[in-house]
Parts: sequence; C-alpha cells; structure tokens
Amino acid sequence: MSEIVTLEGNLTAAQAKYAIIAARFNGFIVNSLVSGALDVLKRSGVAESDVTLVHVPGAYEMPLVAQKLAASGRFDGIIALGAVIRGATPHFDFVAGECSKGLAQVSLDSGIPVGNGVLTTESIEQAIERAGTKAGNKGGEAAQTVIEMIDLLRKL
Ligand code: INI
Repeated sequence: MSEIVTLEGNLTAAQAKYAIIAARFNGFIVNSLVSGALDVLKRSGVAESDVTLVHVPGAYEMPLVAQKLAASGRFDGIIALGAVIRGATPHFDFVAGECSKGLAQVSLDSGIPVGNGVLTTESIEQAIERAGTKAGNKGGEAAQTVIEMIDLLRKL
C-alpha cells in the first residue's frame, strides 16, 4: 500500500511578514494579548522588522483594516487582537459577531491567514484569565496559529 500523503504546517516561522491589529478598546487587556503574540513570534524566529503593529479603535473596526492590510500584498499573515466583554456593552453580540464574521471573510477573500485573537467573554475576569494568566494567552495562540497556517498554505 502506498503511503498516505500528510500535509501540515510547522511552527517554525520561515520568511514571512506579519501584521498585528490591536484594538484600543479594553486596551489594558489587549496589551497583554499583543505581548503574548510578540513573544511567540520572537521565539519562533520572526525578526522585529517583519512585524507591523496597527492600532484600531475597537473590534468592530478590525475587518476593514484587515482587508486593507491583506490587499496591500505586504503581509503573509494577520493577527487580530481585541477583547469584547459582554458585561461592558449592550451591543456585545453585534460587535463580536461582526468582528469575527468580517475577519473570516477577509481571510477567505484574500487567501491570507487571519488569526482571531479577539476575546469574547462574559466578564473582565474571564478576559484577564485569557490574556496571560490562568487560561493562557490567546494572543500568543493566535500568533502560533498564523505561523502554522502560513507554512501549511505554502504546501497546499
Ligand atoms: N469594542 C471592543 O473592542 N470591545 C468591546 O468590548 C466594545 N464594547 O464594549 O462596546 C467595543 N466597542 C467599540 C466598537 O468596537 C467600535 O469601536 C465602536 O462601535 C465604533 O464603531
């Protein structure tokens, strides 16, 4: 029997350029997500000069900025980092939904991986837990996902 062909992405970042989109809303949490993402990129061998950090007002603005970054042709992967907290907003579902739907759409339309590191939580406590405390750092996880996806897409 012939061998199964297995394709998967590695976590070693080959030559690639990354854009991080960071929301200013809930900035004290998002800053920790950015630190987590930068830490993973650095430890995976990504040079600082290959990383561009873009600040946006809130999660709702991310898809448009991601679309523009993807269309620029300057980036191989995009990492979106934000925090939408239900307790803090009556339009939680709207902001969180549009953000994640829009980011997915940009990724599909552009063919560029967009890591969704936008926390959607019930409380500030849950957001803190996911931003570098007891539930890990979702910013770092999003960065790792994008590294893997860039490598995988190059093999397909
Ligand atoms: N933006 C966030 O990133 N997180 C939130 O929790 C949030 N809340 O609570 O409303 C939020 N709102 C702002 C939104 O993203 C837009 O910036 C705003 O609606 C202007 O378009």
